[in-house]
Amino acid sequence: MTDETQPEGTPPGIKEKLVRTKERWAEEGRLLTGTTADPARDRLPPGQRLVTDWPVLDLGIQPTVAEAQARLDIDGLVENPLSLSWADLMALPQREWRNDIHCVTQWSRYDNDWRGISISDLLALARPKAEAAFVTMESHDGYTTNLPLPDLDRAENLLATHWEGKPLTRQHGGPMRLVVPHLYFWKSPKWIRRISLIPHDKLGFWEVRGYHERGDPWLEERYA
Ligand SMILES: Nc1nc2c(c(=O)[nH]1)N[C@H]1C(S)=C(S)[C@@H](COP(=O)(O)O)O[C@H]1N2
Ligand SMILES: [Mo]
Repeated sequence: MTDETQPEGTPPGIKEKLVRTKERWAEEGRLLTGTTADPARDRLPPGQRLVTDWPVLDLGIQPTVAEAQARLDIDGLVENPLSLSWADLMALPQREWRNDIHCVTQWSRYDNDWRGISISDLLALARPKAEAAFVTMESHDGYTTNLPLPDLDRAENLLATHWEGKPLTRQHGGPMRLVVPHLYFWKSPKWIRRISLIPHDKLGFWEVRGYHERGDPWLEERYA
């Protein structure tokens, strides 16, 4: 399945047609309205369309990760590197949040009820060093994405294990995924396995293919 024209770091087995289509959208600036919106006043960000189902979007690889084998590592510029097992995670406070999802391919979905571990709680355990300014995150399907540390360190960002009271399904990233509701949903890695704190930004899978390094839907930060 390897293709010599792929950018470095393309995971084997991915849906290459989907990747090329989305790269073209970034080049064309598809869906850009040229406006911004205020989350205090408007519920739907510019250029978005409301859906009531829950679409599945990924690179076409949906890894099976058993809870018994699941582990989350938090490493890099931290005082206390963590490698947490499922049991370690379940022993931490379990929190609940309801929020809206905004995917850069245009769909938004309201009122998603999540349960999981607050990223702020995890970062408080790991203790970021003063030089830590960004994170790069890795998933079991080879996906990566990046965030400024302040965008990750928010109480409502969950390492989600449940949705609407039920364990998160594999297709939506179970047994655990990140949920960063204030940014486009590509910043919410499914099947997450590692969060590394780093001094400078390091672009992830979509970010090297023309997508924005931050991805605020209210500012229409779709593309770089
Ligand atoms: N590991 C991984 N996480 C991922 C992706 C992916 O391909 N792999 N796709 C992202 C994108 S583009 C979106 S819109 C959401 C989709 O999540 P969902 O399938 O649960 O709706 O997951 C994000 N997280
Ligand atoms: Mo997406």
